[in-house]
Amino acid sequence: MSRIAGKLALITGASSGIGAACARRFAAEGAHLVLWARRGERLERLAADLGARHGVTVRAAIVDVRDRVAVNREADALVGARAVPDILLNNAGLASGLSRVQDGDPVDWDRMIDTNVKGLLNVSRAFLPHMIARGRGHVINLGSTAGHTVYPMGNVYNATKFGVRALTEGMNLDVAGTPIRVSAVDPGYVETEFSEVRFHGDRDKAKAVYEGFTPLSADDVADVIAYVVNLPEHVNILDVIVVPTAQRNIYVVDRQPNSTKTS
Ligand code: NDP
Ligand code: 8X3
Repeated sequence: MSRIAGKLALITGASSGIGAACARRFAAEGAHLVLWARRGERLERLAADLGARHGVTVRAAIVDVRDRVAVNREADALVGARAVPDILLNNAGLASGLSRVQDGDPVDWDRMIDTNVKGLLNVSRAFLPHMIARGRGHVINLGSTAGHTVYPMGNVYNATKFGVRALTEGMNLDVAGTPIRVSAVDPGYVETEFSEVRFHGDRDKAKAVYEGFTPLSADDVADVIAYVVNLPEHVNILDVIVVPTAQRNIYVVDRQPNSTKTS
């Protein structure tokens, strides 16, 4: 029996990848959903499908987490409708570019810092006071192995995910004295639209990232997140690092030429 059945989960970045996989997984377990992202059509399609398939309530809204005014407006509407999330999955995020700092594009830096760090803060700031007032809530932040070890040309993306790790630890201290839980889930290579976004739409470059080994799927990560949110309220996973078996650490990946991917 799922502990999240009947609960309300808000997922940022639900239009793709890990966020969409979590929406599917949570709905299948009977959770009601609020789905946020910038691509509204995708959200609407997912919301309609999950509502019809699982009989849960799904609210979808176009929200750019960088836009603090929009975040607060949507959050106020939910709070006003007595729809304070039980689960907040701070998943919206991206890498933009892969280059040395001396060659880097400040536009890429702004996108990453504004989304991965400030966006996560905007959303958390909007809901945490209401979770605390109600005495119930679980925040899960999507970190990364990139928040544990820096890799060549990862610089700013690494900094944002180190930042997410610090914020997870900091938030967990800040909610001391309340029953609120704060967790981090830190994946390694997951084949989603992530690399296509990083390489500004270059699909061949993106595909090459996952060649020669079986990367995680978004559903694999959703499994881990489902485990984290399904634990009893007195149990909290502070941080979990999940990698493909072939990824021995951030640098060492067993790539087999011409390998056939499993699963
Ligand atoms: P995807 O690119 O498939 O999904 C990213 C999601 O974030 C999309 O739904 C996108 O929606 C949303 N998003 C991006 N910017 C914004 C914004 N400003 N406001 C609202 N939503 C936004 O990648 P993943 O699913 O892989 O990434 C999800 C999270 O997992 C990210 O935080 C990423 O850093 C992290 N991660 C990914 C790994 C990987 O290898 N794939 C490994 C470790 C961590 P839209 O464009 O419609 O707004
Ligand atoms: C995504 C994992 O190693 O591609 O956070 O940066 S990596």
